[in-house]
Amino acid sequence: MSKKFYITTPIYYSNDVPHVWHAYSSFIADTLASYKKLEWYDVKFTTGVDENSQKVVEKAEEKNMPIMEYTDFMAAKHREVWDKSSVAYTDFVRTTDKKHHDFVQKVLQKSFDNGDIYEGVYNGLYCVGCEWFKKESDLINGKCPDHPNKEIQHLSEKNYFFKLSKYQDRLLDFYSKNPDFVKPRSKFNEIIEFVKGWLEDFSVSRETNKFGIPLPFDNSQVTYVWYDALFNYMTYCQEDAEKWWPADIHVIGKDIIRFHGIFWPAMLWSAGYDAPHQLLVTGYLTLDGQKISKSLGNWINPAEYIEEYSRDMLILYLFTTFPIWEDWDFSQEQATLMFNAKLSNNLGNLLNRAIALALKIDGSINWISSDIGSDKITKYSEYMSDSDLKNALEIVFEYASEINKYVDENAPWKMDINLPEEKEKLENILFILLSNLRKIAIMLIPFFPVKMHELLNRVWVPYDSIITLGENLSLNPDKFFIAEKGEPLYMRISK
Ligand code: ME8
Ligand code: MG
Repeated sequence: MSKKFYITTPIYYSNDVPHVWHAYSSFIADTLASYKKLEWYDVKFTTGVDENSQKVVEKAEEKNMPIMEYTDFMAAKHREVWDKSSVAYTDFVRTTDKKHHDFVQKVLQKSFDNGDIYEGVYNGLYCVGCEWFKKESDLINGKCPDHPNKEIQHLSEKNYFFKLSKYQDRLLDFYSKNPDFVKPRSKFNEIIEFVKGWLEDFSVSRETNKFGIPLPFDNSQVTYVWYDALFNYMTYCQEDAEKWWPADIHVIGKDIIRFHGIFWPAMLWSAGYDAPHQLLVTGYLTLDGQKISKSLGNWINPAEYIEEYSRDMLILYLFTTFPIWEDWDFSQEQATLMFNAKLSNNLGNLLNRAIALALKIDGSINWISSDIGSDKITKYSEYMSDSDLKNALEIVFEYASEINKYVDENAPWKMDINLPEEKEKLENILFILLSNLRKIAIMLIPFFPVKMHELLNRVWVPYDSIITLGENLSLNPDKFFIAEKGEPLYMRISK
């Protein structure tokens, strides 16, 4: 394999279990990674937890747990949610791991040696909720507007600073040469405007914190959490950076684009690496119009949701209702309607019909040629390559409707298998139904991997679990196999 694809999610603060917006980033990354596997790419997909944060320390204290015990516990919780929801990451980063720790010290030393990190004094405000430095003008009634429950800290301490100001021209030049660096364009423009203004050097260390990665050149200080966290993206490809770096896509929320779009390229350049190819920025989730956040307490726990409903329902709803980069509002009523209409009815009907017909005919069929659906496949691939999951899914369900309509119009149930002429017609209809259902199922693998493998296993023999898009979409099935009627793939739900 020569083509590579490297995608990441943000590493989530481990001061809590994953939330539905974390699941959203993880599902997006998983879907794009899985699509690339179908396209024969060698894929790396990292996710993980951001542990060296003051809010994690505070949470451990609140729970009366030793910090490492707490972070071990939370890391296991995070992995459990991703494993249960079939998020097929290749590496799970913990920022307390030695591998990460050593790498961060290495890059810090490089930037220190080349003069990009220097000693100074930080005098000002800090919000632990944001893990970011604040100005008086950022506050409302003396509080951070995003974290009204957290006290703003007044810091006056020796710190080391990163010379971000030095990289202003290089950043602007990079942006103009890489028009796809941030998707969507509106978010990219925000960053460009910001960088055109004044870029301040930022502190990369904290004197008062004890938990974190000590600076290699001054161990009385620990590394500032964002400096440490961003380098997580290289922790698992430091040895084979030539193959994997730069990352192809960082999936991130819109609140962290400055860190990723401005600091991150400069930090990488300073340490001798290239900037990533693209930031795919996701919108914000609200519930009944209100921004969801842990502090507001109106979040949805994806593990509980998946248990009560299903992973596929969540993905279907999230991906078909909102383009990735727009804000979205969660509605269970809509999620149920969509699940029943698209997975239970549309796709379910295709499978039921295929099984019912196939049970009438023995295990092999003659190939006929048919163009049905070929335009859909081309469009699907274009959308997927463009990370446009909404339109890609819509095309697949249109395709399924088209095949259902074809079956309706040809009414195979009216045909008599004992009449040779009708038997041939029946076989042709079955062929069209099966060959297109197979393509539809393969196109849906990136979204619903477990169920689609189950579907493919129910109908075809032999079925090779290593499937690729190009090959399998051109190959028509010549043999099928219906083990048994089985349960519906997606049970209709009424809640
Ligand atoms: O930011 N809707 O971690 P995090 C949609 N550790 N997305 C949301 C959201 C909402 N209501 N609230 C948060 C961090 N997010 C850092 C990342 S990466 C080197 C370090 C998104 O757990 C948020 O934008 O606070 C971010 O992309 C992700 O959830 C993780 O947030
Ligand atoms: Mg956050």
